[in-house]
Amino acid sequence: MKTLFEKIIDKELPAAIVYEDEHCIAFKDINPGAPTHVLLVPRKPIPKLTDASVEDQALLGHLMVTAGKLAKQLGVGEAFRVAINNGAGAGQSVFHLHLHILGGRPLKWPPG
Ligand code: DGP
Repeated sequence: MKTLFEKIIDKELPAAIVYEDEHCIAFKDINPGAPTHVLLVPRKPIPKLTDASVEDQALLGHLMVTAGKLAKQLGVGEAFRVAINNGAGAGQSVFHLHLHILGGRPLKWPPG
């Protein structure tokens, strides 16, 4: 059974895609929490960060580097947040690993 994000990756569901490469895809969050709110999703359906293994190290590094590049491209490179919710108790609702990239407004710390 495909995850929601696999369906977006496979273009079975529409999304406002802002970036794609061989390893990952980025699209606008349907329920944005900031003027810029993009989800960066690996094509590999790792359910959550704690399911990643040593063999995913290069992929995770690629996601981080790509997040920084994307933030710049989206015009929030000077001040943005990258967040990963791991587990329902931390607010994860889609169990396909994704990085939230948030910016375009003052971001408080710590988040709620
Ligand atoms: P999380 O709660 O960390 O699992 O984040 C999941 C995010 O996915 C949440 O901010 C809303 C977003 N989302 C859920 N369904 C869709 C969808 O169908 N399309 C898009 N673009 N985003 C979605």
